[in-house]
Amino acid sequence: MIPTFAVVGHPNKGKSSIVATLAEDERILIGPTPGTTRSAHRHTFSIDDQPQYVLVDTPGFQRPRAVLDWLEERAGSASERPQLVARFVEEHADDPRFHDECELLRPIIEGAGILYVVDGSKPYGPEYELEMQVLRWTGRPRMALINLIGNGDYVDAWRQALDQYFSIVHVFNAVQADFSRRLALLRAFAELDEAWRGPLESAVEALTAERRRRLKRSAAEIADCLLTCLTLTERSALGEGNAQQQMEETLTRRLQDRIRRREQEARDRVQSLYRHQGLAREESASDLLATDIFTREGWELFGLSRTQLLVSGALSGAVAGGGVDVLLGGASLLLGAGIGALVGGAGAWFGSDELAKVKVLGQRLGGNVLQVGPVKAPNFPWVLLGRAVAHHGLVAEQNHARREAISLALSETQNFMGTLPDRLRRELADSFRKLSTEDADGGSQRALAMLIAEALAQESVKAPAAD
Ligand SMILES: Nc1nc2c(ncn2[C@@H]2O[C@H](COP(=O)(O)OP(=O)(O)OP(=O)(O)O)[C@@H](O)[C@H]2O)c(=O)[nH]1
Ligand SMILES: [Mg+2]
Repeated sequence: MIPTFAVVGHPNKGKSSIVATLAEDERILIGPTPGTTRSAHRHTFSIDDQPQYVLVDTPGFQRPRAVLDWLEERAGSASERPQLVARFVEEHADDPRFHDECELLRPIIEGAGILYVVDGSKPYGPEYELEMQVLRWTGRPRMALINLIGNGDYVDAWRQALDQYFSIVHVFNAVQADFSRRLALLRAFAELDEAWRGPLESAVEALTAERRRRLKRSAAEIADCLLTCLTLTERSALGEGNAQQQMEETLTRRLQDRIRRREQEARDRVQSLYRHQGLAREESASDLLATDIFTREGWELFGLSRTQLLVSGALSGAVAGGGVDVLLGGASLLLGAGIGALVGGAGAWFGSDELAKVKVLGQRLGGNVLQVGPVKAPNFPWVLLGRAVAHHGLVAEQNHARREAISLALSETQNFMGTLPDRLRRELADSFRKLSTEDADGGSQRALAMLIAEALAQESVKAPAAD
């Protein structure tokens, strides 16, 4: 039997949010006004088409007093109470006054466990006692979840009340709970009913394995994006009378656009791996996730410093010690990066003798062919990787009940790739070097993917989300 839980409670306390989080479903309707959920919906959480558990989202209690009165008037012995609740639902199936109660009680009568949701940021009140009593009449295993919607803290008072009606009481923040909190909750569910223990322990294992798989697949996706971006070129015939510089600028712009698009594509794919297809990304210019890849801020934040590039072997001493001449050797891919920015000290170091190769290819009929790319700046793969790691970190921790766009706010001094262990940084530098040579093969791409997986798993790169 698949463990099934009815998520019930007062209107507007985060029931649907909890279902969305546990079922990893970003489409479940969540809203600020009471009565968002009008009828019961079953949401099966599956991994590889294997159902793990079912959550039933329900409307909130409307008339617990009237339900309880009805039950008490007919009360016989305690053993008959569950049947009496079933009778209530049967007799009121078409009664609009008890539509919501019937919707929420029906799955429980049919065998679901109870997850009773309250808001621990609001004071406890006696009206909730009526709901708890009705639930106790069903005789089903039950657990209370204290959600925290606002800033108040009445958790202790709530606990005292809930302890009398529920065998297990957990604080669970529907919108902020991370992966480990979800696992802890599933383990607690396993305590509710002996019959669910085995299936839920398997669910915890399946979820953990699935999470590792998502990380690996994300790493492979990012490696593929890097490989593409490191080898992309743009060409065009340089006809008679065509100014080379103008053509160079056009091709540079095209190259930039293709790289930007490829990065967006990789972000979309990573989001689908985490079932976050619909998740928006912050687009305001002040947000770091939204910074254009070809800007100075992005390169400083997501790339490596001159010293880090040197130490990891991504840069030879001669180039690092160079100066204005080597810096200005090629076409600048960076938007608005003037000479001042390029020479202006350690912070503005791009680590490049030529940001992108520009060459005039051999004579053909009709004239020369101008090629821009591939991007050769030593910091370029680091910037791409830093941005991908930051995005992945946000997506992997994003809760499916949280619907705002993901965004990234960091202190200016924080540097993503700089926090990686030296050994990993050196291995990545080696791998980037191999990939940028002509004979890169599938093996070197897989090797890069493994290193990227390691980088994605680093605690140090998990950036705090903007709130
Ligand atoms: N900050 C914060 N907001 C939350 C949390 N849980 C729920 N909310 C918000 O509270 C409101 C109600 O959430 P829902 O999940 O729709 O609540 P519900 O209990 O399903 O509501 P009904 O279907 O109307 O009974 C929404 O605006 C949520 O965004 C939480 O843990 N933190
Ligand atoms: Mg709801």
